[in-house]
This record gives sequence, C-alpha cells and structure tokens, in this order.
Amino acid sequence: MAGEPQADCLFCKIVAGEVPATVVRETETTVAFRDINPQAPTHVLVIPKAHYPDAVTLAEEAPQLAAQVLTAAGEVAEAENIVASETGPGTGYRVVFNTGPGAGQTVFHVHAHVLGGRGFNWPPG
Ligand code: DGP
Repeated sequence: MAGEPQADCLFCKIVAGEVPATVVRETETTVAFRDINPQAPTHVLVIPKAHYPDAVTLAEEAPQLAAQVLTAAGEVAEAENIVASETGPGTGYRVVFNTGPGAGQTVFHVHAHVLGGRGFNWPPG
C-alpha cells in the first residue's frame, strides 16, 4: 500500500533506526541525513518517512508530503550555510531527485539530494 514501510528498503530501515545514519534534521514526516558517499562538502539526503519510490509518485499520491520534503531541503540548506547570500558564505545549492535507474537512482525510496559548498557545472553528468 502507498506509503507503507517496505521490508527490503534501505531508507525505510534508516527511518526505523535499524540502519545507522548521521541525521541532521528530523520532522514528524521527514528525515535528513548525510550521504554515505558525499559528492560535495554538503551532501544531505532528505526523505519522507513514508515509503514512495520516486519524486513524481510522491507528488501524485501525497502532494503535501512532497512539499514538506522540499521545505525540509530548504531548511537543511539554511542550516548548512549554502543558500546564496550577499552577506553569508553560501553561493547556492542543488536539490536533485534522480528518478529511474538510467538517471542514477539506486535507492527506490524517494530522496532529495541537497548538494552545496562547491561550484557546479551544467549540464550535469
Ligand atoms: P541515488 O543514486 O539518487 O538513488 O542516491 C542514493 C544515495 O544514497 C547515494 O548518494 C548513496 C546514498 N546511500 C546509499 N546507501 C547509504 C547508506 O547506507 N547510508 C547513507 N547515509 N547513504 C547511503
């Protein structure tokens, strides 16, 4: 059923505390933790506690939760000082939802990558 924990899902296990993670932020509905293989000085994953496989499915089936994930991503960026600002150290950041194996998705529990602390190229690799 949509949103239910999946026994074989790594990120459901992190939500349940069965797999350790460095949690930087938690709300009633979301968890943010550091990526195990960081691609930038800040690389945090923001997930809904409920299981949805990808960003579009989340937006279709639980739009309010999708908004909460994005709000949490912004709060992580603020806390990490990576938001573009004339007075602060940040220059901006990326929020990335890899969607499907061809786009690099390897964990099929939706997660926003929040990446910052370095420059980025476009188009992405
Ligand atoms: P993606 O390739 O978009 O599905 O991103 C999955 C990310 O999850 C990838 O950047 C590495 C990260 N990851 C995989 N296993 C673990 C883990 O056990 N702990 C943490 N913190 N991150 C993980």
